[in-house]
Amino acid sequence: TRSIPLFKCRRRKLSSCNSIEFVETSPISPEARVLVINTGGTIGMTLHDKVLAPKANSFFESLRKLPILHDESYAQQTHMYDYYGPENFLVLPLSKEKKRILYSIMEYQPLLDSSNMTTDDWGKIGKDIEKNYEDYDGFVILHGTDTMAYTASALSFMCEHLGKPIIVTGSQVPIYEMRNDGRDNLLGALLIAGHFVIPEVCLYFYNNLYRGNRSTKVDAGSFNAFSSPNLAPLACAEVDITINWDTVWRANTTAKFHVSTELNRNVGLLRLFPGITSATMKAFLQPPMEGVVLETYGSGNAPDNRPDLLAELKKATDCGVIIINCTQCLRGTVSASYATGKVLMDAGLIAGGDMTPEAALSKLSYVLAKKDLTLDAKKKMMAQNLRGEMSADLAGAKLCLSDSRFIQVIAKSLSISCKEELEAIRDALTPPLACAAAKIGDIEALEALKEMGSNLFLGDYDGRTPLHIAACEGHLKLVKYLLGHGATVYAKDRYGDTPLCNAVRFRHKEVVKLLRKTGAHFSRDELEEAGTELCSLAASGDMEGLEIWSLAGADLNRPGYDGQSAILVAEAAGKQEVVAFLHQLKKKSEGIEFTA
Ligand code: ASN
Repeated sequence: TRSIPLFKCRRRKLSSCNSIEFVETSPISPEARVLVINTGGTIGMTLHDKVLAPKANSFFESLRKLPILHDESYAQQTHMYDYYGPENFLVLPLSKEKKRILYSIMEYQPLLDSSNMTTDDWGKIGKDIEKNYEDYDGFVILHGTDTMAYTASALSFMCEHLGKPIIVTGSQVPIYEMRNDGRDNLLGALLIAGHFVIPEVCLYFYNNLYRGNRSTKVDAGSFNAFSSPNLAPLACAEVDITINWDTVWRANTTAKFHVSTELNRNVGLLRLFPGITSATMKAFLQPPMEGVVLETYGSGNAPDNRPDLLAELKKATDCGVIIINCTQCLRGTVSASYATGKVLMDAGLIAGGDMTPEAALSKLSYVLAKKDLTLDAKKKMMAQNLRGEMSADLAGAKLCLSDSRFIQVIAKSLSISCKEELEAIRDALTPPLACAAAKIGDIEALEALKEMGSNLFLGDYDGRTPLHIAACEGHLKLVKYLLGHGATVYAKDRYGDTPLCNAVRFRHKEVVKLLRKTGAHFSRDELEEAGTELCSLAASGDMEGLEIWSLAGADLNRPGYDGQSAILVAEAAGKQEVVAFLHQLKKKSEGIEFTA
């Protein structure tokens, strides 16, 4: 077997001619790349005629001058500018975890106050993430705070089968001012996006990482401007950044990332108030309205002594308008505990659980745009939890940690009984056990570990996850199982290797295919370096190796270190069989389309 080339200690220098020059650098720390999309908002605003407005073309240069957001000496030492060009990347100082976050900034024109955002702008952000998805480990969206919760909610639905972090952030005070919250918010978002594979659209503000579709703006004048009333933060950035992995949403599909930019604009929010007339209700529900979020009282209640109002609601739902019942309360859920709530069910409304109005509205917009679904299917989708936007009713569904015999025995021998200590033991013990189960292809053991409440996506002391191990061993069924239970194809071990690297190295064709179908890919650097590997495989007539690299997404035309492609090398070596095989592979790879 052949190893994946070790490229991490050198960069290829940009050159005007075709000659390729490698620049040796001192051993560099692992790097992650983050794309920052600057859409506007206060974070980049300055005062014009005594009011704040966005300032174009100055953000990148301003950050370059801030040592906490850019390490110029590292950029020089590693020839970063030769490689990426001077205008493209900045680099954070070395993190506590000994990692470098390289980030580039895409600035929108015009920059917007988020009050001016439209659904088209959400679509543009989604498309830009999709276009750049494979080149970055994570994404940070700079955005105004006023409609940030709407954008974060909308993106959470639009991004289907997301496997990487997308973090929306901004600030209350411009980054150019002496006292501001922009620097901390941007730095925190970059660090989290570069260090952790949190496959969610999140919102980062004032040291907290929230699930985007659970957040809402609660304060116009505080740095602590956001809240996630019905779900604890996904992470808190205090002395350490602590990720609440039990809360992080896990993908459970084997489909590739896709952004669905179709959104239905015939949706609206209506807040119930005492004395609302049926004329107001009727006017609001008129065509072309197709979906409404009705903000009701308390646990989803409305007057049950107003047949005129209820008749208007019933008329609309009978005509196919989807109406979601959400509470006006900041915290809590819609439940059918009062007569005043039941009348709304009878009028055909769908209970919105503990969804925020922002999440419910953008979910409606997303679901209603699905042209191939029937009205019933759309209603069903609205009542379902799609991206962690509403709490599932877990009553009795989850096995309690203390039910597990295994943990009990260990806890007993250590005289431990409190929940926190039990959880700490579980979290320390289960990742290596899950890796051991993955090694021997034991799905039942993994199933048992999962029932204890352990996360099958966590890595061992070397950051190797069960998916890495299963990929090395070629356990296809187990790989499928893990992907269906929250494992991420983007996990990197301490050597920077992903499960795809492992499957290629140990030549497990079917596993490579499945991982690719789920969105796994080599980085741009790795694919560039693959040219040399392909040439040496061609020279030695190793057709199996060539095939596996092709399946893994390597471009068979990519030249090796001396500018020659694998086909040229095979021709020069007189290996006609390999030449024919490469032509055949090329044709096949051009025809391959991974369907979601
Ligand atoms: N009006 C600003 C915006 O939403 C508020 C902010 O970003 N703090 O763009």
